Amino acid sequence: MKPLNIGMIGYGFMGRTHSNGYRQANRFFDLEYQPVLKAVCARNEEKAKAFAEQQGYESIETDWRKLIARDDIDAVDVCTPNNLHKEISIAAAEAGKMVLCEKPLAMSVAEGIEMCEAVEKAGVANMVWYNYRRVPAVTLAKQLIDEGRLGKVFHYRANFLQDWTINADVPQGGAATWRLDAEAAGSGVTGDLLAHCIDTALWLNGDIEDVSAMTETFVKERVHAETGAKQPVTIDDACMFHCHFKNGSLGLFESTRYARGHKALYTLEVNGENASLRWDLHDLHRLEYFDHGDDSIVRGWRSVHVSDGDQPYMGNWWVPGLQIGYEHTFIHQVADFLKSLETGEPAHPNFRDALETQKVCDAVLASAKERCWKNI
Ligand code: 4PW
Repeated sequence: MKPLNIGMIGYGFMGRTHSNGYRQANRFFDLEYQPVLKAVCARNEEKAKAFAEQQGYESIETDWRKLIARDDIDAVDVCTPNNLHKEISIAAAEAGKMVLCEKPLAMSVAEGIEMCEAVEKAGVANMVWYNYRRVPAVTLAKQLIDEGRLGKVFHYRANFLQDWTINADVPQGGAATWRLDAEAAGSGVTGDLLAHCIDTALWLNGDIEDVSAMTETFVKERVHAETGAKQPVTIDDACMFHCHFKNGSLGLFESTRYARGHKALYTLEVNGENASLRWDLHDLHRLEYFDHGDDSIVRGWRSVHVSDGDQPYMGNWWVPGLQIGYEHTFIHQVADFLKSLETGEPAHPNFRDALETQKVCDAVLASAKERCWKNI
């Protein structure tokens, strides 16, 4: 077993999902490399220590530059707010470290290009944590589409709906609510939620040609979590766009944090000439599938419980009928990354792939601002 020493920068919700992925991957997948939780970095020493103890990191740092400079770190995991992705990723690549970066890749396409150039120039392995590709039911959707079962695709539809920012008293900025602060996040639901939908869409249905979007900011002012000052809100609270895919199909996307009752309703549907499929994060182990080729007397939507060993990733888990969940998507992503180091075939989505998603996000925001169609 070859050790792969991980240095994680940031320690929030995503830090926990990734750490769990590093710990579990080798217990369920046959891999040459084994992650070692070497160090975690956070500005607050007490919090870094508590995280290291809980998750099993051997040491802590409070300055990310020191973590990157350490000889005993092979791969840097960037789990910070989005405004630090570029600086840290480029510094890590220049130090010869592999880089695993949280989504979205960057604050803008310009930043993303610099990041791609840095990892490619350094020749270091790189990956972006668009984890929903690794839900077995979504990977199965990709398999069915690639096998040509849907035929010509006409429609691609996706939503990502939440409701946690309806209360105007929710602050912006700070460790827990940086996602509402444009300075830290770059954008609102577009980069945070729609970016997932776009990544999956590009993977399942190919490139997008052009977009037309609208955004809204429902709560105009919020208190900053750290300074207490009331500030204008400049993120998009909701975003909708429609688009043309290069394969001729039409896309429709919606995301909001104001859909009362919805906590993380990520749904997607693809309608093809011969078949359709749909998936829902709240029921993530099921893939709904309609095949027009079925005998007409039994034709209808079938609900495939994705738990069989023949289905993607599932042969590594329990026995048919027993399902897995959200945390497994990160375990799969770690396993795929480790496998890529073995085979030399890049893991996806890498920085270059994530740049394509960034291009769509930037075009969506520009389209909404200028009220016109934007080419990608
Ligand atoms: O990346 C997204 C987060 O910022 C996640 O997939 C879901 O929405 C859960 O938290 C937020």
